[in-house]
Amino acid sequence: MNRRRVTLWAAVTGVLAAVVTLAVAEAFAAFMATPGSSPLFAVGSAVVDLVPAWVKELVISLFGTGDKVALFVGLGLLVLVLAVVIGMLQYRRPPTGLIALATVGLVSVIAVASRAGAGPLWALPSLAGVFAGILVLRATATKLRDWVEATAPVPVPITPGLQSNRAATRVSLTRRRFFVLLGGTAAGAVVIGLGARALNAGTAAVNVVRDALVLPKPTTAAPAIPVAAELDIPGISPLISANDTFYRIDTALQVPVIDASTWKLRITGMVDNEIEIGFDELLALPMTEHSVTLMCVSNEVGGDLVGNATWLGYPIRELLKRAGPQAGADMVLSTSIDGFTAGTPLDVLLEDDRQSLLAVGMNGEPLPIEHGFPVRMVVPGLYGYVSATKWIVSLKVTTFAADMGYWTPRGWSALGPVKTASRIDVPASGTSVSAGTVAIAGVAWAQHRGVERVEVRVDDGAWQPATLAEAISIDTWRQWFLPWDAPSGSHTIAVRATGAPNDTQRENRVPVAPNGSEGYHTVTVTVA
Ligand SMILES: Nc1nc2c(c(=O)[nH]1)N[C@H]1C(S)=C(S)[C@@H](COP(=O)(O)O)O[C@H]1N2
Ligand SMILES: [Mo]
Repeated sequence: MNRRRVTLWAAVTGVLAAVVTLAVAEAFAAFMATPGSSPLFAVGSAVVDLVPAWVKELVISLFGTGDKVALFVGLGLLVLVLAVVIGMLQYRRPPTGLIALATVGLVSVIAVASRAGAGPLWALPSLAGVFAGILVLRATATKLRDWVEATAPVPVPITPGLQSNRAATRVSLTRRRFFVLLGGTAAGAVVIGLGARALNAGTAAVNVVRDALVLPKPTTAAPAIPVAAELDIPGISPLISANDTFYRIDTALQVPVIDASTWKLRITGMVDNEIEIGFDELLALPMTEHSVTLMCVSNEVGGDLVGNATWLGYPIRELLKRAGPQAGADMVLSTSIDGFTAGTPLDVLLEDDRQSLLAVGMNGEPLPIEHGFPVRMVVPGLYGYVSATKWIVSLKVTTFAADMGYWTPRGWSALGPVKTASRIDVPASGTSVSAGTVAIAGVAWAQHRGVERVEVRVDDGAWQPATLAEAISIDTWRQWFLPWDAPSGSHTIAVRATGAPNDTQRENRVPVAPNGSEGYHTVTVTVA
């Protein structure tokens, strides 16, 4: 057999061993009902935690909310390359392939152990997977070697006819053995993999609970949204963002699946009384409904990591008051079940006229799983990374000196008040419009201060005041528009907003890190 074909089949044995390793590991993780112990997710999450902030920004700016898909495609390619190399190593220089595979297993065990909430048993899926992979790799490499040796020319043919007959039989026998092993193992891996998927029905179960959940009526309902708050302009961002298209940003590769009936929130730290509250108890409290525009600090100028929803929840200040924060405390560290944390100023959460909520509802529905089911935080006026903890399980009253939220040691500011910003939705950049009256329109926000003014500039012209739609409240974005008598040619349109009090956006571009982008959003359009 020629060398290239041998190399190809050696690579296939490596890939098969990798598939078996992952299938067995996933099956163990699913069976143990500890999704966090899955090697693929653990390694992926470790990558997310370890890569420098600029890489993460680059990935988010390149792929936006497709960042996780990009990560998994990258991981998949990495696994493929490793598998091919391991297969070739084991064939050419046994047992180096087995050693390499065991090393990958060790890395996976370390990654799993570094996950929030990891227990000693969490190493099991990686170990079982690698063990199965090693067995498969050794067996397939041996069978491949038998086959290749059988095809080698026989040095001294004594009785030519008989010898070549025997040799031919041996070739077909060894070939068959190799392929039976390959096919059988592949089929087994598929069955195990599908089984793991079926076992992983936890998500499905939570969906059933979520679908059956009837949210309580708010005691303090959100005021009816004024009709004049929503403009009828094609292409403008809807005033309320739909749940299924609401932007999603988090470090969770696998959405945490929480059983609401066992969910608890603990309030600990510098408090007079520690509090523990379950989901039913929370739902029984008087609920407040409030619209808030949520915003990611990673949003580029003109970006879409911002959305507006009507949240239903219980005011955090009420729970904090019940716990009784002690003197000297200035921060509340909220923790998600997956280990994510956010540090929010205590005084902000205690403000009487700021609706900081432990939210259970989003636009009239229970929180979608990806947006924090069963409970998350929403704080008007702060970027999500310092306030909007999803899948929340604890609030620790503490100090900025003693504790840090997830993103702070990774190059982001400890404090994250939202900056005044505005975006042109229509006309979209790079499009062409016909000459005549064109609506320039979009949204502007300055959460918890309110938008005072929006102005538009075409080319080098003067700033012209846009018409603002009515506000829902100071905590939400406002739609705006300006009719423009568009002359033909290419034009650049810029927008700037002024948040109260008198805080006009600046032209100078500032990157998203460490505390939010700045600069005017501009679009270029051709008028025909
Ligand atoms: N558990 C958890 N909560 C989290 C995050 C996270 O990574 N994990 N990311 C925060 C960030 S950076 C933002 S911008 C908001 C986004 O909320 P959304 O996905 O519901 O839009 O969630 C916040 N809450
Ligand atoms: Mo964010």
